[in-house]
Amino acid sequence: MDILSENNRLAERNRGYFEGKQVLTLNMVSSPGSGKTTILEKTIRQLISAHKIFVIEGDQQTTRDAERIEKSGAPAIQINTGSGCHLDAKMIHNALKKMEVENDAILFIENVGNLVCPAMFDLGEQKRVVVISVTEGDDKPMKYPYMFQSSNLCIINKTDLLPYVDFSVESAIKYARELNPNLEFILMSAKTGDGMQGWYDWLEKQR
Ligand SMILES: Nc1nc2c(ncn2[C@@H]2O[C@H](COP(=O)(O)OP(=O)(O)OP(=O)(O)O)[C@@H](O)[C@H]2O)c(=O)[nH]1
Ligand SMILES: [Mg+2]
Repeated sequence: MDILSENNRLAERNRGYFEGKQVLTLNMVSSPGSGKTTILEKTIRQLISAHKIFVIEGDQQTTRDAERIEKSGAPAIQINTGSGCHLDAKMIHNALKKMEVENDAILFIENVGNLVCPAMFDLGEQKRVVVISVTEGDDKPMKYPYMFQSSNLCIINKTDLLPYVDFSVESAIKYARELNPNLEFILMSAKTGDGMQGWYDWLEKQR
């Protein structure tokens, strides 16, 4: 069986479901620990009074991220992939049976922290958001090209740490743009909140 073509078929079904309900679905991908959950926690606190927000969390083990999300005020469902290194369209389809996503909502899917495998698996999202943090090195786009080629937005997070690390924002953007000229960029610190308004504006624009 061709796993990827089966996944693409199911992803198209998910996409149709989201379109029918006018749900904006974003697939958040990154290496482990770049700050996806922190960004979502802050985003939920900021936007929950004006938007319906739902979250699907993917991790190999634990429900820690879903618990963090629920504490910030949005319903969340945790998928544990066990030995698996990515979410796939079928897992999303099954999660949607357990969590009713309301019409006109924003659905964030936080993928398993991994810059490799999740690139290959369309979940039916409208947009893919890749997060890199400045502690990871500015050469990551070159080394993991598929993730940057398949993403629409690149968040460069942890800018509060820039004074302490050798990370050239200019180089990271240059390498990523060579792979994907259409990639957009937002710099932020989810810790201090610096730059997060640009992200909220970007989200509004997608709706
Ligand atoms: N200094 C700094 N730390 C941050 C920032 N954003 C997140 N962190 C910290 O980075 C660590 C990892 O953050 P998470 O939000 O758990 O990262 P994640 O991408 O969800 O991690 P996984 O789900 O394990 O892949 C935590 O200790 C956060 O407090 C930031 O902007 N600046
Ligand atoms: Mg997380």
